[in-house]
Amino acid sequence: MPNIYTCFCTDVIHEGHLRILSEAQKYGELTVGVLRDSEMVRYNRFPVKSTEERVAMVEALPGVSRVIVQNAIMYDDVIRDLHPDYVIHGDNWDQPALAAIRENIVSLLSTYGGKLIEVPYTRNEEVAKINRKMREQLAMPEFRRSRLRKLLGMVPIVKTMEVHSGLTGLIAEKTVVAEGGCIDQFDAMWISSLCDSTNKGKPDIELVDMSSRFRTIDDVMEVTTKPIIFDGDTGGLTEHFGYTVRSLERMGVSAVIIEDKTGLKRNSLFGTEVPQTQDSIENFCTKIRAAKDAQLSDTFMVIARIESLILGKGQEDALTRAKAYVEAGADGIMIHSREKDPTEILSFCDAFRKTDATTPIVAVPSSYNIITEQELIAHGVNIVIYANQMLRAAFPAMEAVAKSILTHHRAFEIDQNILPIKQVITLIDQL
Ligand code: SPV
Ligand code: MG
Repeated sequence: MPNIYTCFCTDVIHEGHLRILSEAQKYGELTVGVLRDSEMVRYNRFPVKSTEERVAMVEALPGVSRVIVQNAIMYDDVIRDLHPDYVIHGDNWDQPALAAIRENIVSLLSTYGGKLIEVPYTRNEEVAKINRKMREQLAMPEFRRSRLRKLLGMVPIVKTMEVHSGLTGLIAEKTVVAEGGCIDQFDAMWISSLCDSTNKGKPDIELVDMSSRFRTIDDVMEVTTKPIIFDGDTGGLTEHFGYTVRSLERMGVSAVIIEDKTGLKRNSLFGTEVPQTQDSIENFCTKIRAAKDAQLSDTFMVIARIESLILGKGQEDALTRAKAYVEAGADGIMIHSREKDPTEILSFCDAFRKTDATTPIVAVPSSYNIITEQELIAHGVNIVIYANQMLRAAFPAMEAVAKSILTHHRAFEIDQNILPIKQVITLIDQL
C-alpha cells in the first residue's frame, strides 16, 4: 500500500484538516507529522497546546495510521526517513515562507518520483473564525505574559525587535523571511525608552511618564500577540516600582528591565561623556526585592540591567553586581556595552556562565552590531534585543521626504521611493 504523509501545525482541527485526511485516504496509508513546538514558533503559530497534546489530538482523528513528531519546518529528515509516495498539503502557498516549504517538498520528492498532492485550502467563515480565535487567545494578557518564559525553554535565543507604535508592532509581528532553507521571524518585542521617547520628540531621561509609556504598550498590544519586554529605565523610586510591576503584569507584559542607575538618567550610549551615577548594590537589590514582592503572577520577569561596563567600572564590578542581583530575586540579567568590539561583553558572559548556568542573559548589540546570534548563543546569551534600528530606519526616510518636497516644490520626485497609497490603505487588516 502506498504511503502518504502530511504535517499539521495547529492547535485546533477544523474542516480543512478533515478534508486533507479524507483526501489522503484515497491514496494510501496516512502518517501525520505534528510540528514540534520550537518550529511552530518559527512558523508564526505559537502553540497553545504542548507537542504531546497535539500528538494525542491527531491520533484520535479518523483515517490516521501513525503520528510522528516533525522536528523541522523543512521536510528533509522526514522525507528521507519515511520516503512517502505522496505528500499532501493545502494549496495555501501564498506567503513566501510557505512557498519555500513547497519548493523544499517538491525538490525532495523529485529525487525518487514521489508526488505532492495539493488540496484546495478551505476558506469559509467557520475556518476564518477558528483562525481568528486562535490568534485572539494568544493576545490575552495571561497567555501573552507567560510566553517569554516558555520561549526561553524552547528556542536557543529569543530574538527581540524594538517597537514604538501599532505599526512597528505589526512589522515585528508579521515579518517572516525564508532564506537558505530556513524560515525566521522575531520572537518578542522591546519597548525601548530611547525610541518611545524619541518618537514623542522627547529626550531619553525618564521624562515620558508611565501613563504615556503604557499607552504605547497598549497600542502595540492591540494589534499583536508576541511577548513584550518593557524598558523600565531605572524603575524610579523603589516605593513606586511595585505599582509599575503590577500594572505591567495586568496588561500582559512579560518582563521589565531596570538599570542600576540613579538620579537623572541619561542614555547608556553616552557612556561617561555625560554625568551618570550607578546605584549602590544595596539600593538596587532593595528595588529588585520590592518588585518581586509586589509581583502577583508566576510568569512575569524582573530583569536587572548592569551598567558597570558602560560606566567604565570593569568586569569584576559587573560580575559582583550580577551575583547580588540574582540573589535578590532578579529573573535575568542584562549586560550592556557601548564598545564596537564585542570582546568585553563576551568575556563577561563567559565568566558569568562559569558560576551561573541558568539565569537568562540579555544582550543589546547596538554598538557591537558585528556579532551574530550564533556567537551570542555560543557565549550563553538567551535574549538578544535589536533596540533601536526600527526607529533609526524611519527617521532618515521621513527626513528625505521632507527635503525632497521642499527642494522640488512638489511630491512627484519622492513618490517612487515611498509606499503606494493603494498599499497604505490595504496594509492593515480589518477585524
Ligand atoms: C533603550 O533602547 O532605550 C535602551 C538601550 O535602554 S540603550 O539605548 O542602548 O541604552
Ligand atoms: Mg532605555
